[in-house]
Amino acid sequence: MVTPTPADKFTFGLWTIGYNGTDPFGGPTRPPLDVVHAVEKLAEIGAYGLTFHDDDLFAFGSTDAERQKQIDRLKAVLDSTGLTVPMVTTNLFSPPVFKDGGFTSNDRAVRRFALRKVLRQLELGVELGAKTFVMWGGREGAEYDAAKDVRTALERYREAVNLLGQYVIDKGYDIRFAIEPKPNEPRGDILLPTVGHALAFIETLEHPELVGLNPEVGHEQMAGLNFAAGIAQALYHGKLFHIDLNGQRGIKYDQDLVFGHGDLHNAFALVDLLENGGPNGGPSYEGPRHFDYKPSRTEDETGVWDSAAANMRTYLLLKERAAAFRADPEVQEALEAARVFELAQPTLGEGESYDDLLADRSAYEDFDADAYFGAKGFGFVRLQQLATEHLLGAR
Ligand SMILES: [Mn+2]
Repeated sequence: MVTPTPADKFTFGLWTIGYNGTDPFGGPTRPPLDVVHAVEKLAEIGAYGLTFHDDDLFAFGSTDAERQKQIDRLKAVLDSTGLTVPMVTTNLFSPPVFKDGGFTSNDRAVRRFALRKVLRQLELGVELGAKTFVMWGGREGAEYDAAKDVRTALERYREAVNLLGQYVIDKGYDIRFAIEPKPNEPRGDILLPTVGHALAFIETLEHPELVGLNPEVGHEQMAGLNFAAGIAQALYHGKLFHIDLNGQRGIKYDQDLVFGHGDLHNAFALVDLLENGGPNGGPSYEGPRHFDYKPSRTEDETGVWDSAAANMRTYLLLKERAAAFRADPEVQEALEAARVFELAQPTLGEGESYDDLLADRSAYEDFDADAYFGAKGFGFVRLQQLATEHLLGAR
């Protein structure tokens, strides 16, 4: 069960396994990874698909012939390995032209160039059968408050996403957009910094049904937020279109560790939610389990593939542990004792009005709130310890 197969739908960004170790303090520690070799290795270790930014596959500024050659090489290796491309995205952050962002650069010519670059990559994604187009606006932001009119920048963001939505409607393309929030890095402050900000933005769009989220574990945790809880809210709104799995240890720079190598308890809660949180106890999310991590720059190529495999193995181990947690009669009893299921009961009775509530003396006048002092514990700690013991393989 912990050997990954394509049925598990594990996908990797070409920029993840292809990360050469460059950070703000040092250059590459590994040679470049060719896309054909990358896809062959991913197939070998049981992955389902590859995702990429345009500039991961063909360098920014490539001629049409150079670009096409790389696309053809990718298509050939997808054919020979059976790997898919379920998602693509555009690099609007590395080239110097995007130093103040793409969709929200103060420079209008840059905004128009960014839209053209995205439309070109959108066409390629559709050609390759991608169903999700991710938008991570890492450079959409500012370091200084006077430098960016945030309300106007959001209006330009909205203009861009509306244009893209209208484009796929007019072309009849079967692809949806997923916004990836991040609080900071590379910009001092990024627009749409968290799941909640992005959810609110999406509702202002002309076609909100075409746009959802691609939340990343580390990005929410960089903001000190509970990722599993954020994913639950994204699911509640029907907006979990894609997901970026990785690991992060607290509020610091974006670590992009292997999934589970950060907050393991929250990773357990996340996998339990994704795999067992649907109606009838099944999966609540059917899309790719996408890893957006970086093999640490201390690793050689063997370490790259070991870390890629580690992401999948950890996910499957957590899936196994979460299933055991749900199947444990003592856990079910503890959930009952903690009144977790009682939350599903509406607060008002069927047909009950606020007048009925106001007339119900048992709800207030005769309700003994003082009886809760020193009594009426919920047993949440016992429940969390049961989860911990399952996570540790002790039950
Ligand atoms: Mn990240």
